[in-house]
Amino acid sequence: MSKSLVGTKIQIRGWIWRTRSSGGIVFAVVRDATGVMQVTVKKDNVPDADFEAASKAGIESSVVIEGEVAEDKRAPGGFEIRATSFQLVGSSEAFPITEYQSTELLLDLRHLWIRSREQNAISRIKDSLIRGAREWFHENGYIEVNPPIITGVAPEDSTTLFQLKYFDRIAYLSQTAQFYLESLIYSLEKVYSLTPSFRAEKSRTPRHLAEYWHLEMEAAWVDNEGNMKVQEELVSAMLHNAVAECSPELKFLKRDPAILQKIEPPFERMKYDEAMEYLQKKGLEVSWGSDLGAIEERELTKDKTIPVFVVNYPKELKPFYMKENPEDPRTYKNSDLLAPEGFGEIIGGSERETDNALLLERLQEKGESLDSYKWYLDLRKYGSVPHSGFGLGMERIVTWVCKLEHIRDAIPYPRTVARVYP
Ligand code: NSS
Repeated sequence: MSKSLVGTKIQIRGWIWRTRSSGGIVFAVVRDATGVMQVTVKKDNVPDADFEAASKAGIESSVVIEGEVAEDKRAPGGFEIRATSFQLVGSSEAFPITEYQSTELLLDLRHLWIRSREQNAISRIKDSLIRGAREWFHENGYIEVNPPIITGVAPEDSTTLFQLKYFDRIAYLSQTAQFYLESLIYSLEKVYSLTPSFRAEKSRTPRHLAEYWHLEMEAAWVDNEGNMKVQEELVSAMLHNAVAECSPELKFLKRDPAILQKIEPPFERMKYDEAMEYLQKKGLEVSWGSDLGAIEERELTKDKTIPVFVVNYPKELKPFYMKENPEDPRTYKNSDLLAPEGFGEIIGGSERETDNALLLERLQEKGESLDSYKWYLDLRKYGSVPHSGFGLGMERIVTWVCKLEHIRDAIPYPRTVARVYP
């Protein structure tokens, strides 16, 4: 609302957020998609039926109000509307969410809780991050493509596959678009996609969803270092777009936009070996070959203000498609990008193995049926090129940017092991 509107007559449409009445005046706070606005409805200023409606309208009733804009220092935003008419559009009685509710109840009532200002702010920030990414990709010559969601391959961990009956066969819900993106670089060279990915993760953690939105890129002629450059530029562009568009929402969530604005390339790079030494010094019981879980990633990043790449993981910790690191063949040319302030992994990426014999060997070791991967191996037979790519978990980056305690709040309808309702 701007000062120039003071004294003018306007109409607002929205939902009752708060309401109270005292001696011939109803004070309502009305919310719409953009925020909240205080309205005073005085008995003498509106028709009797309108005052009656205003007195009875419960939380979340939908309303159309006309009135004059006035300055009021006590009102949220500094302005209020003095109503001349009040129309109740859809009544709402005994809205089941009141001020203090358990997490479980808010999850049961998710279809109503998504109206909250917190969820509204998070959705706007996520939209801004996604648009920042799309703009960056477009400006840098990447083409957005649409890989399949129903697939026969399991590039990541075969223990976390969702199986489905696909006519008279078995198929899976996609864990990653990677292999399809790899095939598309031979036509378009630089591609990306934003799709749902599915992981049947049994563990209940604050960082895992069974269904999440996966932003993935793949590019020809790019090595692991080039892949990290794309990641640091992309992530910075996403953050800066969210700060430019959503600073009020960030502040509402108690996140200081200035901290995100300061994040710029280059990000720190730390070898897996160095990460292990650091953690050992900090007293964690890890040794070469240990995976980095939430605890280790928190320790590595809790004092950092910008993201850090951990590079060259031991082969046994990572999937079969990564390129061997010639400087230390026990490791791959890969990186995980860890968000600062203790948040941990937001991106996994690598240069891809181009040697078909090595890929075959690793698939056989895994006990995979080679029939499903024949097409993938074909890609190395017809004009193979060095290439790299990565996958960014959208809800992971939203959790960090919005400083959320749990990833389930980064998506309107979280799917976890315990929940598929609503
Ligand atoms: O398993 S990843 O580390 N890597 C891939 O899927 C590659 N095939 C991507 C690629 O190179 N095209 O997952 C990538 C990211 C990871 O860093 C997380 O940010 C996110 O996907 N991720 C998840 N987010 C939420 N919930 C779950 N369960 C989850 N698993 C991964």
